[in-house]
Amino acid sequence: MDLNGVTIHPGALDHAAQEALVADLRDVVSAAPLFHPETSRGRKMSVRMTSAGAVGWVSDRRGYRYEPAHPSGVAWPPIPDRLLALWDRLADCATPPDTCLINFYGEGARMGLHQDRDEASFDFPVLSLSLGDDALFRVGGTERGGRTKSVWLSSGDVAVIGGDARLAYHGIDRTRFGSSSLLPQGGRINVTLRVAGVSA
Ligand code: MD3
Ligand code: FE
Repeated sequence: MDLNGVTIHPGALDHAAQEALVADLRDVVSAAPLFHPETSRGRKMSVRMTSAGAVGWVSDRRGYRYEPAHPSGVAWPPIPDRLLALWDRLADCATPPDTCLINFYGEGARMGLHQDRDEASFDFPVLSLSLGDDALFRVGGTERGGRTKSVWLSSGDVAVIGGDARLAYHGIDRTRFGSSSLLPQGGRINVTLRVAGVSA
């Protein structure tokens, strides 16, 4: 299924595979706890985040960038093998990802339209995995203010973003909190795998 150049693989992961990945992510989050990133304007994002891999994405008053350590100073944990295997299966890219961003959406969390441009090259795809509650995903073109299309993403869906879509504006308008029972307390996890290509 294609949405403005974003390829969506509905139900790419069965329930058992989703459960196994949630267990892997619990280990990542125990080593590198979720935090509310602050924008350069000093506003807290509603989504909580953490990362795995050689580098991880951070945002604070100094701006957006990849860093070799969690804000606490600990190194980011390694990317779980099951996620590396998912990249091999669906990303159609021989270069392995060096960063894995984990976004957690509690009740009312959203993510405004933005472009992902902190990576060294836009020639590599981004792989996104949705777990837990349904989310209304919106994607447009490479110019702000262009036409957009929306689709609901559900638990186990994978999106692969490459080619012209790599610099498309995109965001999450809302989630249906409590729509999935994958996470006992509700909420949504989005995992993105990328080749940041910036030195650790
Ligand atoms: C389209 N995450 O982490 S995933 C992000 O569901 C991000 O948490 C959203 O946007 C989420 O940066 C959307 C789907 C996605 C990810 C990266 C993209 C779509 C994309 C990069 C370029 C274009
Ligand atoms: Fe993004």
